[in-house]
This record gives sequence, structure tokens and C-alpha cells, in this order.
Amino acid sequence: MIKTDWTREEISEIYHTPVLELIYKAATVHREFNDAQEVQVCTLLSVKTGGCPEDCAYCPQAARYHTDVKVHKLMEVEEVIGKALEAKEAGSTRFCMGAAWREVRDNRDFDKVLEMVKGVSTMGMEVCCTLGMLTHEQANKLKEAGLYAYNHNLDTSEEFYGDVITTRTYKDRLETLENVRGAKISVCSGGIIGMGEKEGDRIGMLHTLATLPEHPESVPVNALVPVEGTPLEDQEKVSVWEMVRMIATARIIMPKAMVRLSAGRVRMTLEEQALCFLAGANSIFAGDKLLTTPNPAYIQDKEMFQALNLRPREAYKNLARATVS
Ligand code: SAM
Ligand code: DTB
Ligand code: SF4
Repeated sequence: MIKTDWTREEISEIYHTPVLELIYKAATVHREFNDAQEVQVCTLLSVKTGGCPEDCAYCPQAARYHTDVKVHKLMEVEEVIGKALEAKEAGSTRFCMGAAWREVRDNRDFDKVLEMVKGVSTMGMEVCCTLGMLTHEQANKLKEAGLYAYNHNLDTSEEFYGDVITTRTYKDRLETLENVRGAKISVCSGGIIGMGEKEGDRIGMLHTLATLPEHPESVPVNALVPVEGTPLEDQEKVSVWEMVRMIATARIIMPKAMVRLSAGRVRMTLEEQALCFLAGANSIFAGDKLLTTPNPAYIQDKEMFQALNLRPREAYKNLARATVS
């Protein structure tokens, strides 16, 4: 049985378990529910970059902060398909297209994104988008076009949210997640650590995710990438133990979810990443760029997979399972 009635206290107790014990427990749960040698490889592409009207304090793409990010209008469909092909050839099975939008509008740009989704889904990759807020109708249109997953992060706890973002509410985020779920699209939702939040905020976010009517299928755990010009430019790097605690707790309370070791890998050693995989992470973003910031190159991850005896997970594995059983 997958538990969705966790209390904050239960999650806090797990989170505060002595760290080696916590890793051991998470590794045990991981092996009960998943193949621990398998890691999903996803590639990100920023299809519309910068100039965003929102004020997310961490984000280099917010128009109001002066960062080095160059604004780029929505890319052309053919160019995006070309990038997806490159990602597939490099071994990625999920392709996630990100747009610096507050929300999707029903206009020609959205029609173009629907074309991108159609194109990528016919290539046999799991297609994901992260486009900001969505209505139920927009979610349905994306689903019809072949969208497999939608990323929409809660980022932090409800209590700390207003310290990071003021231009939308936690409730707005939860509504979009409901619309995504309602359209039968796989839900990807997680957050960021290292923004100045307290441990209680990390636990609060995990609590919200783990008590949704259904757990998200993917939970990205990002370490803040501090970008010059953003209000969070001077935040200190989180220690590996904080990443490990976050990942292990997510693994234990949402045992079937893909827990993604997301932003922040460029500042981690192979050994630190290995600890995260041991703690139950089973997905990464690969390719030398996240949306606008650097990430390890494919070749580096290939070497890491070899050193750690990890295998890339095939596309649509859950669906394959669902059809068999
Ligand atoms: N505009 C859409 C939205 O906010 O939902 C989609 C793109 S937005 C860049 C996707 C996610 O990237 C954010 O929710 C946040 O969790 C993550 N992100 C953005 N900037 C980051 C940074 N500097 N460090 C870590 N994660 C970041
Ligand atoms: C997620 O949780 N992390 C990714 C993806 N979902 C869209 C984005 C990370 C962005 C890091 C900063 C940047 O490259 O702009
Ligand atoms: Fe815009 Fe998304 Fe960046 Fe917030 S996180 S500023 S909504 S692109």
C-alpha cells in the first residue's frame, strides 16, 4: 500500500534520522519498489528563454533581475525536434521542454508547443513540458498532442513560498497540479533547497507532495544554482548531507516516485552523487546545460554510470508495466 496520509511529524522524524541510518533505510525501500541499478536520463531544453514576468527569487529568467541570460523567443518546431534527436542519440529517454512563462496562453505560441510535443512523442521519447500555470483545457490539449509528463514545482513549503515568489500563490501551483492530474498526464513536482529555507520548510514541502491524492510520479530535488543578478546570488552551497536527507526522505515517503537529482550536479563530485543514488535518487538531467546554467556533459555521466554500474532506464517503463499487468 502506498501511504498518502503522512503527518508532518512522521516526515520530520524520518528526515532527522541519523544520516547513515537514513541512507540505509531509503536504500532498502528503494530496492523493494525499484531496480536500484536503473537511472532515468532526461534532457532539458529551454524553448523560450528569459523575459519572464514572475519574481521567483532564484530564477535567472525573471525579467526584473539583471542576469546574463539572453532573452529568446519561442524556438522553431524543427529546431526543437533536432535537439530532441540529439538527446535521444546521446541516450536520453525523456525530453523536457521549458518556457519562461507565467502561464500558458491560448495563442499561436501554444499551438507551436503542441506541435513540438507531437513531434517528440512520435520519436519514442517520454515528452515533458514545464510552461507555468495551465488550465484544465490546456492540460487536455497537451495530453491529446502526446504529452507524457508535466513539471510544475512547489519549490518550497507553503509558509516560505511568499519569501521566494510573490507574483503567484501556492494555491495556484496546486491547482495546476490538479489540472495536470485531471488530464491523466504524469505529474513531476518537487523543489529547491538552499534558498535560505529552514529544515521545517523542506519537510513541509515533502509533506504537501506526499499527501496529494496521488504521489507525483517524479520528484525533482534541485540544489539552488545561485545566479549573479538574482536576489539569491549569495546563498551558500548546500552540503551533500542536506541533498541526501532530502532525497532519502522523498524516497521513503514516496517509494514508487522517480526521485530526480536535479540542478546542482556540476558542484558535486562523483562520490557525492553516488551517495544520492544510494539514498534513492533514480533520475538525472543530462546534457551540458539545464535551462540556462551548466550541467555535466553526457560523456561525464556515461563515465559515472560505468563507474557506479548504473544503467539508463528505458522509456515508458511504467506504461509497459501497466499494459502487461
Ligand atoms: N516558468 C515555468 C515555471 O516556473 O513553472 C517553468 C520553468 S521554471 C525555470 C522550472 C523550475 O526550475 C522552477 O520551478 C525551479 O524549481 C527550477 N529552477 C529555476 N531556477 C533555478 C535555480 N537557479 N536553481 C535551481 N532550480 C531552479
Ligand atoms: C526542475 O525541477 N529542474 C529543472 C526542470 N525542473 C525544469 C530546471 C533547473 C533549472 C536550473 C537553472 C537554470 O538552468 O536556468
Ligand atoms: Fe518565470 Fe518559471 Fe523563472 Fe519563475 S521559475 S521566473 S515562472 S521562468
